[in-house]
This record gives sequence, structure tokens and C-alpha cells, in this order.
Amino acid sequence: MEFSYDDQNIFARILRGEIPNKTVFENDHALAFHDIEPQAPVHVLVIPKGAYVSLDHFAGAATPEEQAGFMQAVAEVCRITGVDDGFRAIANTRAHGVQDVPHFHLHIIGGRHLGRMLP
Ligand code: IU
Repeated sequence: MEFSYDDQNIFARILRGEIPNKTVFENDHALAFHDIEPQAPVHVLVIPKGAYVSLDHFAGAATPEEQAGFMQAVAEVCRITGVDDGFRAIANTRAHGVQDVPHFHLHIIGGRHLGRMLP
């Protein structure tokens, strides 16, 4: 499918430094920051710095370096937040996935037992 990126979305503005964020980790290709409305003791969003609207867009179009940088950020978030007992990683996607912000983001949620959730 065709992906169209809106560069006025809130995470694009965070990446441009127009809006502050509580950064957990940053590298050349990704930024991780605390969710503004945490659903658990740990709730961090990991986003690529490139203009990707969704997980499938990122997975299909990002360079190997961008993908490696993103996964390094995921690993660092898990290490820094200490979610050794486990966590959930969620990528809400488009309308059926109830994605609010159209810049790919992976929720890393943990710090408590999360219960079963499928879907
Ligand atoms: P979603 O996966 O697109 O549905 O979730 C977007 C998340 O972005 C949601 O958990 C919000 O609390 C979070 N968020 C944020 O951290 N900072 C913001 O300025 C805005 C949303 I707007």
C-alpha cells in the first residue's frame, strides 16, 4: 500500500524539538520517551527518527541501519526501565488498530502484571 506521512503530527514535532519530551534513550535513528498518559508504571514510546507512519511502513521501507538503531533503542529502554519481569510491546496501527498518532511508535508497557489481552 501507499504510505503518506503528515509532518505536522505530534511526534514529528517532538522530533523537531518543537515540543518537549521526557527522553529515556536516543540514538541516531530512534528516540524513546515516557508516554504522557502512562497506562502502567513503565510506559515508554519508541519512535524512529525517519518519517514512517506505521510498523508495516517502517518494516518495509526503513534501511537496515534505521531498523537496527530502532531495535537498539528498544533494548536500551528495556534495560533502563528494568522490566526484567516482563512487558508488553504494542504497535497500534491505523483505524482497526486504533492508532492515534500517525508516526510509527512502539509502546513498551510494564512494571506490573498486565493481565491477558488478545486482542
Ligand atoms: P496510539 O498507539 O497512537 O493510540 O497512542 C498514542 C500515544 O501517544 C498515547 O499513549 C498517548 O498518551 C501518547 N502521547 C504522548 O505521549 N504525548 C503526546 O503529546 C500525545 C500522545 I498527543
